[in-house]
Amino acid sequence: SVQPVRVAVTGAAGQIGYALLPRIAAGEMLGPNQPVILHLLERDDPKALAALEGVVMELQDCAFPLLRGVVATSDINKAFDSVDYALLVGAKPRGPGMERADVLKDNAAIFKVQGRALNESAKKSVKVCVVGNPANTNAMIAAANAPNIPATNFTSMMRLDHDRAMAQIALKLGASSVADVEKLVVWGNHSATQYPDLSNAVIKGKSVAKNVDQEWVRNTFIPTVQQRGAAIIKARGVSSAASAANAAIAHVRDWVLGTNGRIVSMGIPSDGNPYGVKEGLLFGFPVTCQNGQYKIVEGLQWDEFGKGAIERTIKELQEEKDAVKHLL
Ligand code: NAX
Repeated sequence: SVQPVRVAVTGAAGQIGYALLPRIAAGEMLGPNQPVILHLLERDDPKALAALEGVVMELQDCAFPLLRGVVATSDINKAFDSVDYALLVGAKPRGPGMERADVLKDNAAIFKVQGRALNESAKKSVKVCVVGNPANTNAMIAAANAPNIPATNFTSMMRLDHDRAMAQIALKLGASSVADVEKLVVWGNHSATQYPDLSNAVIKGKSVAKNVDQEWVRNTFIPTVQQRGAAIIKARGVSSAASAANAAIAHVRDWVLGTNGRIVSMGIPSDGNPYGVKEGLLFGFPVTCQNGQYKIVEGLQWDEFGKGAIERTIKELQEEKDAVKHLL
């Protein structure tokens, strides 16, 4: 029989955690034959821990055949003990009156601690997906503080942006299924500077770019994808959770089980090539995955507009990196 693997989820009593955990336990992330033991981390705060207990009760009540154990704790080393996967979701949200720089600082400190704890307690082969914002820079900080784990094991979630862009294209062109959209890429930072790039995208082999006008691409498609998170908050009063959890599942599932040649977007450490993004930045790239490894898709081209967009998102990531350099 297949041995269970250990999956850590931080911020497990939060909104995304609530949508994510049942799906992991149901086998949607690692496949229907892979038993899991969940390691749930929350803040050392009575309310958060009480909520976490409720989540654990509900997981029990689902009677998932693949769920072989739950560790619920505020002790970070217990939470990361021998884990094979870590979904770092918990982070401090931006409160009223807080500047982006404040969020960056507070969360950077959290991810430094988590990087160290992963280094100490997790398996050296642990695969990490950072969801908590600012996701790219947080993943970079965690990697920098985990010298015994390959930096390439630290990734950030661009998949929600990717899936949002897929959906907008499918809606616009009336694709019978979103899955017909291929070769779409969301480059750069998981923020408003991300560059959702449909210039190489196809639907059933036909160019998307040739069937939409540039005005729609620049003034509707790109801003809709970039601002989708804000639109959801405006509509729901709280930020995206079901779609964010879905994207986290898809990110890890594809990384582990492969993409069968399909391109997906993942935030990964740049090695400087092949797109000339400075080494060390954690950047959204087009990848395919096979045998538990992701690989950058080479040879895609940017037009002048695309080059400008890429420059802006690189600049923002570099500024975020400069702001936290004392933690690297
Ligand atoms: P919630 O506020 O509902 O939940 C966060 C949970 O994390 C809380 O229960 C909190 O107690 C816990 N937490 C905070 N600091 C912690 C720490 N140091 N250790 C352990 N637990 C901690 O937020 P939720 O809606 O679940 O969103 C979580 C994060 O995902 C936020 O940072 C959010 O900005 C980010 N998002 C990222 C997305 C992406 O595409 N990368 C999209 C969705 C989402 O907005």
